[in-house]
Amino acid sequence: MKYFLFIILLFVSLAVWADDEKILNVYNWSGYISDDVLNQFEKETGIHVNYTTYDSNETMYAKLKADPDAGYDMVVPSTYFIDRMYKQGMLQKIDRSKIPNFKNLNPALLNKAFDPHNQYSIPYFWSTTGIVINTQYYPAGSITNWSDLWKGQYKDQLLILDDVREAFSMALITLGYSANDVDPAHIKAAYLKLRQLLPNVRLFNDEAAASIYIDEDAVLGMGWNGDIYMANKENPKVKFLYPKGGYVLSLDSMAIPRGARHVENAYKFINFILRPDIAMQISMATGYASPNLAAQKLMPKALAQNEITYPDAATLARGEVQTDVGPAANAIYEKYWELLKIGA
Ligand code: SPD
Repeated sequence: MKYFLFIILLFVSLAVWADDEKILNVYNWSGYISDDVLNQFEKETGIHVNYTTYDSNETMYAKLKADPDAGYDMVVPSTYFIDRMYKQGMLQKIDRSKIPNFKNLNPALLNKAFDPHNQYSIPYFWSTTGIVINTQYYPAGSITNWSDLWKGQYKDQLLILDDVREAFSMALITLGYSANDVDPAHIKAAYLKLRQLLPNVRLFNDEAAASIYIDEDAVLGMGWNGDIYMANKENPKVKFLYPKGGYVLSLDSMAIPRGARHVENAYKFINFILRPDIAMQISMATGYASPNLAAQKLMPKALAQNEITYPDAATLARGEVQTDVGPAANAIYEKYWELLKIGA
């Protein structure tokens, strides 16, 4: 009995010690924060942030699935991974009382189907996927739709995002299907369509897309709006456009993994990110759209009215929010994605 009590006390004190530890392990999308903001958090709280990045939901998910105790205290999955992860017990329920700045969020982006009461996820940024064109090489207006990228004249020109759902969404939309299609015949048709695109593909990439476009190592293709907003600042000929026939939108949200060991510090970080001044800073530093209404009011017009980051209502209406397609369809997407990547 004494031994049993000792073990319990040991576990309790280890848990308390872990939460007292002035450490926070954040695993986030690349290009989603600035050093200034991380430094400010560390200065204000004395908590040291170990910050690592990923470039696809699949990478983040695979890492946490393989090792739930990997030590991450906060991750930022997209819409379609939030429900998959909490249904698989990979996320902790969020205690809203520890996040007073939750009130700053835009109600239009809360209580969505992937997490109806925001019990597991707190919006961080929303993003869109569109066409990237360097107008030094191709006149603005020469491309208006995803389907244009299939034209023979663009042989070996395109950068395609190295992200299964993003690449398939482009083909599905071109074929007139939903970007969240679960019909195996439609997914196969999208794979065959993407195979036809391969001669035009110069490279698949996501983590370095902005610098590849800035350096003009690719001058046409697809990209995420914030990355291209930043690329356009460096190289004004790099333009982002919203395809006429539709495109996808994603909401990336903060979540606490089941194996987090510094949960109190994660709450402090989430609340800090939701502060209007901080939410405005990260949006300005990255070009991604803030779900924080209070932050939007503080933003300079150059960002708040920028149509790459904040498309107008008519453009927004053409967007389709990415959702989880479920395990059966996911397996089909993954199978065809692997075949595509080996050129089969
Ligand atoms: N530089 C990373 C940008 C991430 C944008 N959101 C991801 C959406 C995935 N569908």
